[in-house]
Amino acid sequence: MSPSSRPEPQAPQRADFAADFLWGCATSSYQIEGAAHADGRVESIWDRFAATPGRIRDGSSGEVACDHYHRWPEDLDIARDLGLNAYRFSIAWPRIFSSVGARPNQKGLDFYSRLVDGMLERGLQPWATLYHWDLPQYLQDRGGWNERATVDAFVELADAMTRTLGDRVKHWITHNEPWCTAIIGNYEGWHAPGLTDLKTALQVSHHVLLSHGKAVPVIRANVPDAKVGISLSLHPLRPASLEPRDIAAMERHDGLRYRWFLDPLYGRGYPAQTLELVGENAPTVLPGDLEAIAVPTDFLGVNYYFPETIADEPGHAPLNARVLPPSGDEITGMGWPVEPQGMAELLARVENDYHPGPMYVTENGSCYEDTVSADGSVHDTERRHYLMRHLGALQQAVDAGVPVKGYFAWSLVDNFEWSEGYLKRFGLVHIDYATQQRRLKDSAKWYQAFLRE
Ligand code: IFM
Repeated sequence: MSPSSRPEPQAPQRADFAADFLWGCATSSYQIEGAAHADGRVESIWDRFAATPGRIRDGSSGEVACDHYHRWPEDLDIARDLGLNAYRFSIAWPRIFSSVGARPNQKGLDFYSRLVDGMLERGLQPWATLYHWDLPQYLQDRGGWNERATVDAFVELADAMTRTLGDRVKHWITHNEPWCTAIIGNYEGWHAPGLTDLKTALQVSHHVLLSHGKAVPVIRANVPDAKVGISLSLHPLRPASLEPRDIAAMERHDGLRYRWFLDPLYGRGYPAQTLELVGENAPTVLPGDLEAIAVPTDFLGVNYYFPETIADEPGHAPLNARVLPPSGDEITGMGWPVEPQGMAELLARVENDYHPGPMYVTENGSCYEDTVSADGSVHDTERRHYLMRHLGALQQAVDAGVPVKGYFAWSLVDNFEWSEGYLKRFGLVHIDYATQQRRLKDSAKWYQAFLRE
């Protein structure tokens, strides 16, 4: 069925949610800022990775991206005009520290200070993410997140940023999607730094979680009224069949994909079955680490895109379990299945398993090929429907008693989609990369109408 012949989905109204529900869009520094050499910014692992032939599908990089570093007033105007009341952004670490032991770069601090002032002037509550994957290359040269010293370096970043912005930014996310930092970057290898070693990846995951745990008290010391959390990318899981072997494979996958991160964050340590399965690849955990990771937080960020179907596959590393390609007829431009119900299911599961307190959907969105019509409009019907249907699922979760307090659409603007370069568009706002012209897609106009109700 073509998108235009699909029936219009039923969508909730804004009034169906609490008056103080947060409605935002999310972005990240490397994906939108560009200005890779401006004002003392140093190389990140993504600059290095993108410069390596064959790593990015269209050979591009984040060097210019959406030029948000210079065009942020226009982007924040758009966010305000959409009617958002919150905006999630991330800090580019290489703008803040240029080497180990360096003092924070004032120009980098000033940029984020201006950006935050710009949000507040426009009625946008700032939500700052400290790490969305752009590690300084000089830290990677010393072993990156595989080294415990990177934990201390991250705490310094958290300290510098909260001292600078803490009078105005009250919502802090330590890390975005530690799974991607650890496993995609260091085991699957299709994200920076491009390593393919399980032991490294698991040690990285531990150091990332530890850095979260050690940063939280520092953030609280600098910003006594801070709300601090972490954002995880999570999927509801389905077994490929009801055969016991597929169900067992799903359990194994779940151990690494879901419980490996949530269990230690909520005081249960790493799951015993997963530790056993990864054997000597298990991370080195020092006394006190698990206590540090389990520091109480104020909220959990959940990034939801799609469910995963898992089959038993002997020999498929690391756990003899494989994520199957989607089979339905609704698949996004990333090859991801569309299943709004999965979001309600996932949120309910997390609530049931961990009672993490307030939850925020800190990312949810879809990639489709967009075309700009002669009149300049972008009729992204599939993305608009995706948004409408996921807000329907969000309402169901809230009505079922899951304490979800806000929703951030991914993403405000089209941007650099990591190893896919600029080939994949997730924005509610279209970017013409040749001219940097911004155009509201139909999905953005729908979100605007929803928010203005
Ligand atoms: O673009 C990414 C984002 O950086 C992290 N979460 C998933 C998005 C879409 O792939």
